[in-house]
Amino acid sequence: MSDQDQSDQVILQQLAQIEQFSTLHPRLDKTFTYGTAGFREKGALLDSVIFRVGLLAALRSRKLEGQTIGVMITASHNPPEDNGVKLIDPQGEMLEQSWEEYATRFANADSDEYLAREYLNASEVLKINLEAPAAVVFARDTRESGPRLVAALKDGLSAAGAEFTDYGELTTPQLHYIVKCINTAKTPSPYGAPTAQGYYDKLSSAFKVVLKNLPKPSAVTVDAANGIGGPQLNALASAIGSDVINFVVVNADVATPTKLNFQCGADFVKTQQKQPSGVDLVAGQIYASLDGDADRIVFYYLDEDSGFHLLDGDKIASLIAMFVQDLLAQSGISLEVGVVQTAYANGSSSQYLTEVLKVPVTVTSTGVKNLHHAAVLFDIGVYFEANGHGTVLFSPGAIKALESFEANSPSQQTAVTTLLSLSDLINQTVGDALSDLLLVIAILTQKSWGPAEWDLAYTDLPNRLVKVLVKDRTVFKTENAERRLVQPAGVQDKIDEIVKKYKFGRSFVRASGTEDALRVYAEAATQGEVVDLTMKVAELVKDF
Ligand code: 16G
Ligand code: MG
Repeated sequence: MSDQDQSDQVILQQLAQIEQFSTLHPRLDKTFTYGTAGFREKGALLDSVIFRVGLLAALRSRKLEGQTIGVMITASHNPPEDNGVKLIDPQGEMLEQSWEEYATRFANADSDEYLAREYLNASEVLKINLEAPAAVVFARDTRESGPRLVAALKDGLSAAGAEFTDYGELTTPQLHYIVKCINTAKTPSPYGAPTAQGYYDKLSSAFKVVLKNLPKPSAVTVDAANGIGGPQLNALASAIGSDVINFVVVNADVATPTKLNFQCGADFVKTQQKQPSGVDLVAGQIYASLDGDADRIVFYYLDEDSGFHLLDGDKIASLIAMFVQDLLAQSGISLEVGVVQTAYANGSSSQYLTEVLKVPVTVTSTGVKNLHHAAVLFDIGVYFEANGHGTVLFSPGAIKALESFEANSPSQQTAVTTLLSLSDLINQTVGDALSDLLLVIAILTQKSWGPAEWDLAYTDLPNRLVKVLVKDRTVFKTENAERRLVQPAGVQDKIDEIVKKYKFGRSFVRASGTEDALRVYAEAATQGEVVDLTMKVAELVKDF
């Protein structure tokens, strides 16, 4: 047999295998779309989708010279019966956008045979050698449907002939971290040990350096949404040591699947603007809530008059930007700090950043990947969505400048050492609730601040976000980072007319990327005005 014949043989065998395995994971009569957060659905409907994601992950790895690709099975803050899946590219970033189309095509191929054909087509269009090696790692959150979906994923990976490693239950950001560690292992700057222990070690060492010689911070109560963040935070806390800090982890019941995200977690606290169940707030103390896969975090506290105060992603971004700027000023190094937000950022936060801190602010469309891409353009890019998704990116040039800096005074040296430790403390692959938690506590401890002092930087404008169900949300098209509607024609002008009547009024409308609904956001000078403004704008768009 010639080499060509042999190669054809291998490919035919792979295709036959895919077709055969696919019969075990029949497709449902439903259209699936790989959106902002990958595929999201009721867990019961995802078997075929996850099998097919396995095929795509194998192709992606082959396309990238056998670098390891990650697959995370989670539905984040969504209800317990939901599940989802997303792919992680080699440096720990989200799947390259141009591949989302193939994910959607695979998921919707309507027969086993057609699926094999889609697979072959993709390999031809993308010039992928189907005999090349493929490596994939995966993990899941604590949902009940997880193990069953993992079995489907393994079938997909086996059918496509990929090598794989099951990392069990991890947070989403931990898997991003592991993917980056594996792919940088043989480079001059390995990111860390590709294990959960490696993650705890990296974060805990950096945290201890930043806290060195400072008084022990008070205990911090963390609501883990009854998800994977609970056990992972407990493990991270033991690596740090109770001599350094105590975490009281509540809502950490992962044995009762129905409790996941129920009346608790970051999404609940942010959208309801109130405390989660399972937490008794003591005035003046700081609390945090994670979401179901621990890539989002918000903080909050009660004032002396029992008023509830939320410290959301905007507050976190402002605190970090302020702290990093102070350290840069102290060190004398000139690096550009920038902040990336979305249209949901509270107007007061954007004003504080640009007018008080004088840092450049970029606004992008919703979704972590959009913010991430804008943040890499700064030497030190801080990005956060108001909902608590975010991180800080240090450019390679910034790291080099810090590492090679020769300090002239102990104070300069301290500033540089702290900045370098921050770059280790912060998970630079993606927003990470556990890493953000340590970062915020480290900054507050350095400043000797409680939550109220942190909150003083600016006062949030009253704001409101509502969901409006419409016949066809796809007719709503936006521009200018989702801040203005271009279609349906004329609607934006009407919104402008309404908004004009409110002091500090602002409102925008966008189609959700994760639900069949429109979102209407508004802010204004008072609570009463914002309720009124939101209602008027919602009324305007509800009949489309
Ligand atoms: C997804 C995004 C999140 C965004 C949300 C908006 C990631 C990992 N997640 O959950 O960042 O805030 O979608 O949802 O990118 P929406 O389009 O339904 O408003
Ligand atoms: Mg999440």
